[in-house]
Amino acid sequence: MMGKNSSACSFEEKESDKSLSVAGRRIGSLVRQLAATSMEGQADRDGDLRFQPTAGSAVSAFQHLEQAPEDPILGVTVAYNKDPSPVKLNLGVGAYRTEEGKPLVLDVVRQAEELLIQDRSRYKEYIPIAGLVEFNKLSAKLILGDGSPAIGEKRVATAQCLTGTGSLRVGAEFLSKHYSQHIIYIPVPTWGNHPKIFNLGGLSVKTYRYYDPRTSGLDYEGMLEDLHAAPPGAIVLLHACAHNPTGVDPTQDQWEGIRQLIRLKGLLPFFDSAYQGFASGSLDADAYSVRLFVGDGGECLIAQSFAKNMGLYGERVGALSIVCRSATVATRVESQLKLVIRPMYSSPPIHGASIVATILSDRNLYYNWTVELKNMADRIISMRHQLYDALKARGTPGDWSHIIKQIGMFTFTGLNKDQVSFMTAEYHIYLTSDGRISMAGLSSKTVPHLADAIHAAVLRLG
Ligand code: KET
Repeated sequence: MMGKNSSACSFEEKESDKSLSVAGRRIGSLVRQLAATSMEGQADRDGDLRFQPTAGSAVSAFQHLEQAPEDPILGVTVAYNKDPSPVKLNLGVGAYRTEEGKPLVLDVVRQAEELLIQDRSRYKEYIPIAGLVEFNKLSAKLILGDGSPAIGEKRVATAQCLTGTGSLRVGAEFLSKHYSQHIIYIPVPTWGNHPKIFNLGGLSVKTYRYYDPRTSGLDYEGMLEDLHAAPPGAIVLLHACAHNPTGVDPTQDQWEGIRQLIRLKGLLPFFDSAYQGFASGSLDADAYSVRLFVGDGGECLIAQSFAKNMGLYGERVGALSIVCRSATVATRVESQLKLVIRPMYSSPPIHGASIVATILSDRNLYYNWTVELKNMADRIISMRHQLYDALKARGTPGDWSHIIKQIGMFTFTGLNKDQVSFMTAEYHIYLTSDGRISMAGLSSKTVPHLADAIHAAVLRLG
């Protein structure tokens, strides 16, 4: 038996030796052929292919790439981090800082995390494609209001997404697959990521007038004219509150006018709600526009972010809600949202959504959150007054009243690109080149430095 087996084995070995050497000869000849016909025509003496980019040799498969520019907003932080100056100030990205200039983790977030850690029944299993059911319910309730009929009638499909950005992107891909009209109107100006998200999500981007630099206010007429001229069914991106970058929101009467026109023309509103609670300090007041539209029984999409109002920036937690005409449609919409999400990132992360669900479902934590949120909003409002007073005190030319009139995290100063570059070069103050200042990054200690910089920039380059 042994002998038989061993001889069979050696026969197989010989056979495989033979086929190996045939294969070897074939590869050898292929290599020689390739070497002879290659553009560079160089294989070294050992037969290594120098011209093969993926072989880890001189020429990279990505050789042709140009250096991409930094992101216009997040790139400001990159530049700030490289500056060794002790007086440097980052007023670029919209991220809250304390009076001491430090990032803030809310007390309620710390408390919720303690509760989560202590609960040994919690696992790190995959969560459903559309996210945590409890989180979705609570998020929809937060934006639509406690007794919202749309929620009561189960007309809202909600999916936990990777914060505001991810919710917008999932919404865009859903619309490009399932909605009859692929044109989306966005305001001028708007958050710089909007056109990129919607283009990549398969929509075609057009703009409507929004900000009037002459009045530093809303171009209401222009906005209505442009929306009136939009093709039927077009999607309209609306900032739910605290418009970024202008800090200019429509009044309640203007919202009603916008709603009537949008409904009359059968346009589809898509709300970006990244700052609920940050505009006025009240979660309900900041949801006014969304609730106005949902209250008329019509359909809309809402992208919600918990980055700013819970300070959960890096946890990437948010939600996309689609308010539908009926419960049956909402169920189907949710099933289709899952088909968008599954091949994109499969399912969302568990930790941030668990924090949010813990806070929103606990009466005490929820109350404490509203107090902390109001403190953040109030500190930003106080920064507006301090900056305005400081410019007045210096006699800086110009009308700076928009600093105290604007709403939310940002002041759209009206400073131009050159003035911004001057402030960065001479005062180490970092802001986006459109002159937007993140008021949340300012403190009583840094206001004079900023006011000096603005004053000098206006006098020098006014
Ligand atoms: N919408 C708006 C209007 C917005 O300003 C931001 C972020 C987002 C959505 C998305 O945030 P997310 O973290 O995905 O929930 N804006 C600030 C940060 C950034 O640019 O990413 C900013 O404008 O500074």
